[in-house]
Amino acid sequence: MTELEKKLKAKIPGEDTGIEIRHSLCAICSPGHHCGVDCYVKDGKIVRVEGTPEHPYNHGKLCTKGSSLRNYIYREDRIRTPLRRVGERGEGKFEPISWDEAYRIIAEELNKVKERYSPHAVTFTSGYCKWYRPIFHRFAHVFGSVNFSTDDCCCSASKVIADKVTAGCGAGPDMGHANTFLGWNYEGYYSGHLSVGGVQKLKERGGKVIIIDIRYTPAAKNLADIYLQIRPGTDGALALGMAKLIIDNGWADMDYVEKYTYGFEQYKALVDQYPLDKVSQITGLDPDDIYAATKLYATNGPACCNYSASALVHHINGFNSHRAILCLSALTGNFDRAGGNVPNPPSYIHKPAGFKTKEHEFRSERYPGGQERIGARRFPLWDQQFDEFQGMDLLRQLETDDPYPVRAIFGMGMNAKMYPQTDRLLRAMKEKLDFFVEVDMFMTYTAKYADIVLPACSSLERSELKAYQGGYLVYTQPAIQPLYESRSDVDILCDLARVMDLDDAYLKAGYEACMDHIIEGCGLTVADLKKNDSLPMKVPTAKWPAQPGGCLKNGFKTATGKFEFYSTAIAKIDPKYGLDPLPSYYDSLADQNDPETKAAYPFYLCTGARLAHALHSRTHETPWLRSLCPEPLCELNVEDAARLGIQEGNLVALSSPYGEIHAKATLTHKTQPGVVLMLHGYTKANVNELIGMDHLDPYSGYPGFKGMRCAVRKCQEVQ
Ligand SMILES: Nc1nc2c(c(=O)[nH]1)N[C@H]1C(S)=C(S)[C@@H](COP(=O)(O)OP(=O)(O)OC[C@H]3O[C@@H](n4cnc5c(=O)[nH]c(N)nc54)[C@H](O)[C@@H]3O)O[C@H]1N2
Ligand SMILES: Nc1nc2c(c(=O)[nH]1)N[C@H]1C(S)=C(S)[C@@H](COP(=O)(O)OP(=O)(O)OC[C@H]3O[C@@H](n4cnc5c(=O)[nH]c(N)nc54)[C@H](O)[C@@H]3O)O[C@H]1N2
Ligand SMILES: [Mo]
Repeated sequence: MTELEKKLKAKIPGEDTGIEIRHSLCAICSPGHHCGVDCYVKDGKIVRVEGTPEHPYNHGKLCTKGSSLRNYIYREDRIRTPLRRVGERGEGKFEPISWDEAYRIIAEELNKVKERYSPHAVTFTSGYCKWYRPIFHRFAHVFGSVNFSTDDCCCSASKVIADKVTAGCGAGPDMGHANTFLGWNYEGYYSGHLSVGGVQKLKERGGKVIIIDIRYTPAAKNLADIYLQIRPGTDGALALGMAKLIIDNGWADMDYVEKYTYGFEQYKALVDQYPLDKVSQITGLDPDDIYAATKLYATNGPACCNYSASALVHHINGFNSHRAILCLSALTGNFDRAGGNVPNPPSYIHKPAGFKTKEHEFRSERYPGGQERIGARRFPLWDQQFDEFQGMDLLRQLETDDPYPVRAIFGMGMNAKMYPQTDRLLRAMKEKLDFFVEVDMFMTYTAKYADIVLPACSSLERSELKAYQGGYLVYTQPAIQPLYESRSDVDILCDLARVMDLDDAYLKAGYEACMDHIIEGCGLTVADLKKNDSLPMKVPTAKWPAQPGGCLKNGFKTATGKFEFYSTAIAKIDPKYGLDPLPSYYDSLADQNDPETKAAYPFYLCTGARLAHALHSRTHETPWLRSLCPEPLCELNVEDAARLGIQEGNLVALSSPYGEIHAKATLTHKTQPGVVLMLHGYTKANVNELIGMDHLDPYSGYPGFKGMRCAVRKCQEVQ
């Protein structure tokens, strides 16, 4: 009896149930959180999904979203066949066509744009999905375009760049050896529930936890010894004020500072401008609380810090806020030390796993050059530090043709609702594009604007290579056949490479061959991985856990070889952009502070703070998940609601200078007066209609999703 048969017997005793268990993974959320699942399959259909107990990542656990995986893949709005548009763009009228016909049209249309304009007039744009990216990225470049972009233009790459220009690399919290955890906008219960166990263990050992968040979250309630409810977007000022306290009270590790850092004197001059009373005024925090948190962090070491993937950098001052917080780690001697923050570079697609792959070379070795990327002129630091175009500049370039026209988009899981001023983007796409092809699992609001729509299959229907912390790799086998006529994204790209006769032997050879090339030298091949029933295998060359001390011994990967309080990479950017090499603080509403705007839009709008039942736009139409919160909700503080005569469940209008949306009000004590929270990704009540397309961080180009002015008013009960 095989292991899987034994497992089935233990679960479902009896003969001939017709059921088989097959391992796969849930790909609803981030690549770092793809949990192993046991799929119970009967007559080619998934009848039950459970967490895989022997999976080294989730050990059998599944979250709310994973528990709805079956409901997600069998959604009614799955795209069933390749489609050609027959109505107006946006109307949603299509006719089914064959795969061969679809490939022929795509090849023809993309080549037409290439000939008429240039290869760079075709952009390759991915949404949140990460797994096909090395193939898609290479495809774009082999086609000849410099323009490849993903959700990295507004997710966590700003943080990655801030890490790079400060410390040469990022570093994760070494929770296992820390005495104090500084959970700076840490909300693991919602955004990554398997991380909470590490914090709980630290507490069981007697460790201390500080949580800094604008809302009173489960993390604040369950984990915090000190909770600071900060005014949104003021984190940079708090970090500078904490640095001043640390230096003034002699809590800094001056030995570390002297040996391993650069620019301390300039940094000290900056933080001297942030005395406690001023910081208290900016952040709305009690000076005693700031003092207590700073003392705990600086004197109860080793101390590690959470660097949120996105919450901070979703403010237009967020790049610098992140740098200011990171600097605390060097100031207290906690960077690259056990129990502090330890560098741990990604092995494959964002995931640190302790071994090397050729992913980066695979993505970028065919970069064609010959044209500047979209956004390069506006966001030079981004362009210099990241290997994708800044997608937040796509709308401007579409509208203006400056510096050159964009006339085709090849989208994979591209969701216009990810971008500020969604409808303006769709309008520009409708008017300016000669051709738009979109690959998605579902018929989305965005896909309705495409000329050709292709059906992608889900993680349960495909093979996929993935790395896991702990030094693991997995190559999954499909648990069921692709539904309807859907195909795997990577097969679509490799098929097209053949149909278009692109000059690349790897893409033409197919996904498996590409993956074998990428992992070559790690000690395992795809053939080895395929023998393991879709379960992760330990990679022989993996060094796990990451050991601290590499930067301290060999030098930081910055121009000075030191941790740079004063960033030499930023100092090199043309001064006309006004980027400060020091992590200076400025207002997160700096572009909206004229008296009229202030008066008309008095609330601070924070959009997209994560909730457990939802992931961006992709889960809102999944019936089981939507049933947990059927209406788009706007969270208002009870005092504000009382002032505006708004009660629980009333319909309210949220507006900004860019648009207006309607949502049901829910009243809360968990946020401060003056702050409004709203989840993103809804088609009706799409909060990104309120965020201005130019409300961007000048360092990274990131939108101020979590810091925008808005107005709230009660409206009639009819929508
Ligand atoms: N206002 C506001 N906006 C935000 C944010 C916020 O906090 N506030 N967060 C930002 C962040 S951090 C991120 S990461 C982005 C995420 O932004 P999005 O890219 O919008 O994320 P999703 O809606 O999850 O996924 C995009 C599409 O991928 C499709 N898809 C799912 N699986 C597959 C697959 O296997 N293949 C293909 N081809 N398609 C698939 C889904 O159906 C969906 O249409 O949103 C950003 N936008
Ligand atoms: N359930 C679920 N999980 C997800 C996702 C999802 O959509 N749903 N998305 C995934 C993705 S793409 C990403 S990028 C990560 C993001 O994950 P995180 O980085 O954890 O981001 P958030 O949960 O948006 O924000 C974390 C906390 O920051 C707080 N916050 C907001 N503004 C401020 C501020 O100005 N200052 C401070 N101090 N706190 C603030 C929020 O209230 C929230 O509790 O989550 C991933 N995990
Ligand atoms: Mo993200």
